[in-house]
Amino acid sequence: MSNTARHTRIIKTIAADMGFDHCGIAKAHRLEEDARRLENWLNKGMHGTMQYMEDHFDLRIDPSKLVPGARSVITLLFNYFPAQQQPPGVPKISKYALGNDYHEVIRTKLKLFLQKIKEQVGEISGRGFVDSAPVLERSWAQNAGIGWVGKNGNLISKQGGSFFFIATLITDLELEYDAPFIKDHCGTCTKCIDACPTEAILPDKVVDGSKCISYFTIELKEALIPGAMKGKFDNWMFGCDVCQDVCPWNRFSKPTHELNFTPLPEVLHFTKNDWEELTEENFKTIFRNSPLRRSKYQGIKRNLKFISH
Ligand code: B12
Ligand code: SF4
Ligand code: SF4
Repeated sequence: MSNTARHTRIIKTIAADMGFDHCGIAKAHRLEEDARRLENWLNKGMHGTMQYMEDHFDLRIDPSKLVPGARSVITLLFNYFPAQQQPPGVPKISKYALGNDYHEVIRTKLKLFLQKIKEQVGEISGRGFVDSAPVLERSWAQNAGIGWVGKNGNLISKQGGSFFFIATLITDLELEYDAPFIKDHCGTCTKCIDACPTEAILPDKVVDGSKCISYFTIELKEALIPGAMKGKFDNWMFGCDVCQDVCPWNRFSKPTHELNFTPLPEVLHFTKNDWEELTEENFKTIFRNSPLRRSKYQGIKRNLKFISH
């Protein structure tokens, strides 16, 4: 067996042993076609006030700018589908945010992943990323053969749907590459487009970020949500799962085994009244490890007011 094949096998075994649900590998290259899509998206202002999406365009489309000499982009998926759901009627929180913050959890796993690779393969250069870095994570997952980009913009895997986080490890190690995922299994379905409460899903798999409930409730830092959105949030207080909940590929989602993603009791059961009565001090204590921290106390209160009145 060649060294490349041996290293590839080692990496895929480590990923599986560590509980990652998929591991695919793509040859590092400039993402030319994706660069055009991204440029178009930015030119149309679909990032709204997410200024960070304008930054580091060159890094975002070229992995060798993030890791000099980059040869491979390893993509890992991590299932977050929760075993318990919120009861009906309470202010809704996106499934990814019911437990501990995935940024911390996955970053720790990525560090260990790289360390384990080095132990078996030798000294390599590598950097792990999850969400916040300038990496087109969905594009790399598709390039690594893991799944396709659905009409709702999410990366969907045939085996597990889309309730997955995506993480990438860019390395200078040469590996065997998976074939890109070419097929598109959305077919004639338009369930996500029809169900999106704010009509943020446009043709050709373009999601207008600046119209998405997830953007308004998590990313928008302004004190007010535009009045034009009034009555459209369908009780979503933090994030939105509508376009994934209706997707037929998510019918077979299985609960995650990661204890860190077990829903916090408060996140699951808080009623509108509990949220209204929550003090800033209690917010900071209860949600110290939760993704809800991103919106801050004022953000959560703003969202609550917006969906209540
Ligand atoms: C900015 C951002 C947002 C913004 C903007 C969303 C958007 N459409 O870009 C907002 C705040 C609205 C958002 C919302 C959500 N997000 Co978000 N977000 C990101 C972030 C940081 C960057 C995405 C980006 O580059 N957008 C720019 C656009 C142009 O890129 P794109 O939509 O990814 O599309 C690229 C490729 O998919 C490809 N592509 C798209 N269509 C097609 C079609 C063809 C034919 C081809 C070849 C290629 C292609 O080209 C594009 C690149 O130019 C990523 C993390 C990361 N670093 O990648 C997470 C990320 C995409 N988000 C994620 C999640 C979970 C969500 C939410 C589900 C959270 C929630 N429940 O509230 C929603 C889903 C909304 C939706 N339907 O897309 C996950 C997605 C996991 C998955 N299975 O796909 C990511 C990857 C974070 C992570 N590490 O897990 N998000
Ligand atoms: S997350 Fe909600 S608002 Fe955003 S595109 Fe999907 S359905 Fe529409
Ligand atoms: S709901 Fe239908 S169109 Fe939308 S992503 Fe899922 S399969 Fe594709």
